[in-house]
Amino acid sequence: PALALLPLVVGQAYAADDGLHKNANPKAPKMTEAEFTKARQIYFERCAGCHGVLRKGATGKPLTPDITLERGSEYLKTFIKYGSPAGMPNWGTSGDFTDEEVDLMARYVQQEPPTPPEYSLADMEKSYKELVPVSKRPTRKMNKLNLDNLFSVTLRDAGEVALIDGDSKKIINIIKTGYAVHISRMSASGRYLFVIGRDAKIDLIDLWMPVPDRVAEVKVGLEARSVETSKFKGYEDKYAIAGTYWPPQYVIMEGSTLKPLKIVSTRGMTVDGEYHPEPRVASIAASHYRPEFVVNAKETGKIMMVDYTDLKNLKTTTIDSAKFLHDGGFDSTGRYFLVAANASNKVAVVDTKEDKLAALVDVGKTPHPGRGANFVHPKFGPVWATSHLGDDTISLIGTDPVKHKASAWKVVETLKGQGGGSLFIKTNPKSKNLWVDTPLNPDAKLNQSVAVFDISKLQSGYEVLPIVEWAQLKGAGAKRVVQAEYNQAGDEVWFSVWGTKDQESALVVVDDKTRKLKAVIKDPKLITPTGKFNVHNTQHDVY
Ligand code: DHE
Repeated sequence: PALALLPLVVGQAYAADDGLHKNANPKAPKMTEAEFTKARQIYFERCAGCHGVLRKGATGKPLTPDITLERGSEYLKTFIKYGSPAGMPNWGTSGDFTDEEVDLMARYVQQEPPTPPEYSLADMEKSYKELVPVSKRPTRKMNKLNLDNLFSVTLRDAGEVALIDGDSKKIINIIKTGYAVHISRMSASGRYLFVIGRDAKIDLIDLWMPVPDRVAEVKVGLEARSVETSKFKGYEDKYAIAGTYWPPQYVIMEGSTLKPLKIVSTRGMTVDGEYHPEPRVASIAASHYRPEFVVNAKETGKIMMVDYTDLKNLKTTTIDSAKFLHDGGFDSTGRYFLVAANASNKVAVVDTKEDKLAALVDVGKTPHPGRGANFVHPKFGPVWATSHLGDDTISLIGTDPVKHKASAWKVVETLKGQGGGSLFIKTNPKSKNLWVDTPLNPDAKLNQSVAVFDISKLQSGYEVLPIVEWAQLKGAGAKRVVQAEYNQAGDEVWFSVWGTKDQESALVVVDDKTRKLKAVIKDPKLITPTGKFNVHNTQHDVY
C-alpha cells in the first residue's frame, strides 16, 4: 500500500501521512515507520555503543534532538559519511553505509530516541539454556590441543567466534554466538571460555570437549559489552558476571551454567551529583586481592567493587572517579586497575587491595587502552600505557608507588604515534616492542598499518609495518588493522585485518623479534575478525 510506494531518498515529499513515523518533535525531518524501524536497527548495531541508547553521549557526542536539529541534515550527513579524526568512523566512505543509509541515519538522529523495554531476571531465566549439563561434560581434557596457546577470535559481523590453534594456526572450530561478539574472557582454571554479543547473549564454551564447543547460553539484556569470571582463591570458576548497556545493570551468574542469580541496576547519580537514567556498564575485571568484581559504570563515573561472597546480602564499595568510564586493565602486579574515563580525558586508578581510588590521571584526548600495556620504562620503572582515539599521543603512567614513588600515577612520558583513531596498545613481558594500532583514523594509510616502538629507545620514534599490504587481500572496501594480541610464548603478535562483511579478511602474524611477517591466516569463514584473546594471556591478565 502507501507505505511500499514511499521513496527512500532524501528531499522527496511524502505522498500521504499514513506510514509516517509520528515524532514527538514536529521539527524533525519526516521518515516513514519502515525507515524508522530500519534506522533504529542500524543505530543499535553501529551507533548506540558510543552515543548511548538514549543518545545522551559518552565516547561519542550526545545526539539528542535539541542538538541534532540545530546541526541539520546536511551537516550530519557529512559527519556520518566521512567521519572525523577524533574517532567518528567514516561510515559512508568505508563502504559500511550506502548514501541512502547515511541520509536515513541523519534524519533518524533528529527524531526523539525511543526507549527500549526493561529486562528482568524472569526474562533472563526464559532465555537460559544448559545445552550440555555439568553431569554430561568431560571430567578431564578430551583433546590434544595446547589450550594455553588457543586464540578466541571475534568474527564480528558473522555473529561467531573462531577458535584457532596458536601453534598450527589451524581453525579448530567456528561457533555461532550472539550478534557481533565483543569480548572473550577465560575462567580462572582456563577451562571455560565466555563470550558476550552486543545483543547481550552470553555463550559458555567448554575447552575440555573433544572439539571445544558451547555448553550453555543466556541472554542478559538487549545490549552488552562485558563479561568476566570470579578469580579469587576459593571462587575459581564459581561465578560469572555480565554488564549490560541496556538496561543499565549487571547480573551475576553461576559460572559453570550461566544460570542468572542476581541483577543490580546501575541507575543513579553521577559523580557530579546529577541523576542519569542510562549508566551503562563498561569494563568489568575480577579482583585478585578480594572476592570482588570491579564494575565500571560509564556515565556516572562510579566504580563498584562488588563482593560476591554473599549474593543475598550483597556488599558493594562504590568509588567515585570520573565520568565516561570505558575500557581498562591491571598494572603488572595485578593490584591496581587502570580504567579510561574516555570523554573526561582521564585514567582512573583503583587500588583493588584497599578498595580506594589511588589517583585520577590526566592523559591525552579520549584514551582508549583496551587493557593497556605494561612494561618497565628505562628511566621511570614500571609503567602502564594507553593510546588515544582523539589524538596521536601515547601516555605512559608510572605504576610503582613503592620503588618509584615520584613517578607513580603520573604521566611520566608522552610519545607521539602515527595519528588519532587508535583503539589498542599492546606489549608482553617477554617483548621489547610496544604496538599501537590506528583503525579508526580516516586515512587508509594509517588505518592499514601499525606503529611499533622499541621500549629500550622510546624517543627514537616508531617503525610502521604495512599489515594490510602483507595480508594481500582481494576485493575493495575498508580494511583496518585492529588489536594486537600475543601468543602464549610472547614471541608472536597477531593482528586482525578487518574488512567489510562481503570481502576477504585475514589474521596477520608477525615475528615479535624480527618484526617480519610470519604467517597470514585466511579462510572464507574468517568474516570480519576483530578482537583476539589468547587463552593464557586472558586467563592471567598478561598485557
Ligand atoms: Fe569495544 C573492549 C565497548 C566498539 C573491539 N569495548 C571493550 C570494552 C567495552 C567496549 C566496554 C571493555 C570490556 C571489558 O574489558 O570488560 N566498544 C565498546 C563500545 O561501546 C564501542 C565504542 C561502540 C560499539 O558500538 O560497540 C565499541 N569495540 C568496538 C569496535 O568497533 C571494535 C573495534 C570491533 C568489534 O569487534 O566490535 C571493538 N572492544 C573491542 C575489543 C575489546 C573491546 C577487541 C577487548 C580488547 C582487549 O584487549 O581486552
